[in-house]
Amino acid sequence: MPDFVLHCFGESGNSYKAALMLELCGVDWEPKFVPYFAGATQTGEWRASLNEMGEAPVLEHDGQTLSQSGVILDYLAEVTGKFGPASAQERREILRWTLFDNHKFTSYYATLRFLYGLKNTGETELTTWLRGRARAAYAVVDKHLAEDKWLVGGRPTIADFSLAGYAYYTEPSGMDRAAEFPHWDAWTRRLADLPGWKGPWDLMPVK
Ligand SMILES: N[C@@H](CCC(=O)N[C@@H](CS)C(=O)NCC(=O)O)C(=O)O
Repeated sequence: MPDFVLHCFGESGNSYKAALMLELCGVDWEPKFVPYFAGATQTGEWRASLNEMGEAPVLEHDGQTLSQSGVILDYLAEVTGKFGPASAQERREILRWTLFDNHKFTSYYATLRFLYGLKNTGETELTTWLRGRARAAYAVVDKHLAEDKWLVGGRPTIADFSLAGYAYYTEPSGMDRAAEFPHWDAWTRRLADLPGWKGPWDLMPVK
């Protein structure tokens, strides 16, 4: 039995945030496939035993069950001593970017990618709106990364891993992220140069 078990699936960028952290920390971990597209997270069993919110990822460690990628990242930084804050001010900065990520940066882009890139809805009023919101969030991050190599503290932290959840998926979204947001693009390459980095498809199982 590995020390850490991550309930996840390959298409899930929210899961990738945690998978990347586990891998970069070099801990003993194993992914456990979630049949998300068969409705696994919507079952009463999933909600009762793993996550009442009906979402992946879920991390199991040391008798604890944790959900919300931001909480999982914070927990892993605490127990491994890696990629976490070095001061109270940094802790707040990491929290600030993680909340922005969950509310806007990941959520608008991931929903757009789910509809447009995975469900192939074509262009709809909703995808147009989501793309506008995603672009606005990417512009904020791109501007920050024009001045700083990393989101917080001049070094890679869990804030970077949170915002990197959907960076390496290539399904169409109607956005050319590398061209539109060159500082974001350079940051994705800096992250990919970290020792031990792997992309989502190399860390998490698919159907
Ligand atoms: N804020 C959550 C979002 C998790 C999330 O939305 N996960 C998706 C899979 S990538 C999910 O399980 N969605 C189920 C649903 O929204 O019903 C996190 O960061 O963990």
